[in-house]
Amino acid sequence: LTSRAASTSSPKFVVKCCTSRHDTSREAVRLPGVKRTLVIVKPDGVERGLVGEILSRLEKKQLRLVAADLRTMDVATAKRHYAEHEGKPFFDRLVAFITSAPALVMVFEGPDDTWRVVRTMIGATNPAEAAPGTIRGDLAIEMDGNLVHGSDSADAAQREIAIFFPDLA
Ligand code: IDP
Ligand code: MG
Repeated sequence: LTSRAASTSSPKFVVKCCTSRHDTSREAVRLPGVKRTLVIVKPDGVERGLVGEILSRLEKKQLRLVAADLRTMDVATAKRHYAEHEGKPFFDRLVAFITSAPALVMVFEGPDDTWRVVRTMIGATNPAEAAPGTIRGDLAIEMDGNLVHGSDSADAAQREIAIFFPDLA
């Protein structure tokens, strides 16, 4: 890593890191959603102290952390992020939850379709049905506490990275 900046102004802790040891190709810059994906450790994961565990799983898989920001999301940003779910019965509760406390918003980088690798590692949306070995399957049990978000397509990855890390878009 060539640069790393951290600030600790309570109650917000921010780490932003945008370096690339291996992948400085033009393609990765043009198509960040393909090789990069957005991952959020939701407020329940931060509250339960599972940031290290979740990060560790992704890093051991050899996915690389490109950016990270511990932030309490505002409602407008949460609605933009979850726009596809607007109108669904759980939408208001989802937005209320994701904005209720700090979440760790991250970009991970890997091979093509990194979003797919991350989704496989996260497991099914309902933790009660998520396979053992997945993050949700091992660490969560209820839908309301499913710990983590991962972009569900290359397009979604690009769109979501642009919301939280416009500099990377
Ligand atoms: P995903 O997080 O696995 O991609 P989505 O279908 O995109 O799942 O839903 C986004 C989030 O909304 C879920 O992670 C979960 O927190 C919440 N959610 C989804 N479906 C339901 C539901 O049927 N009841 C309650 N919450 C839900
Ligand atoms: Mg989703």
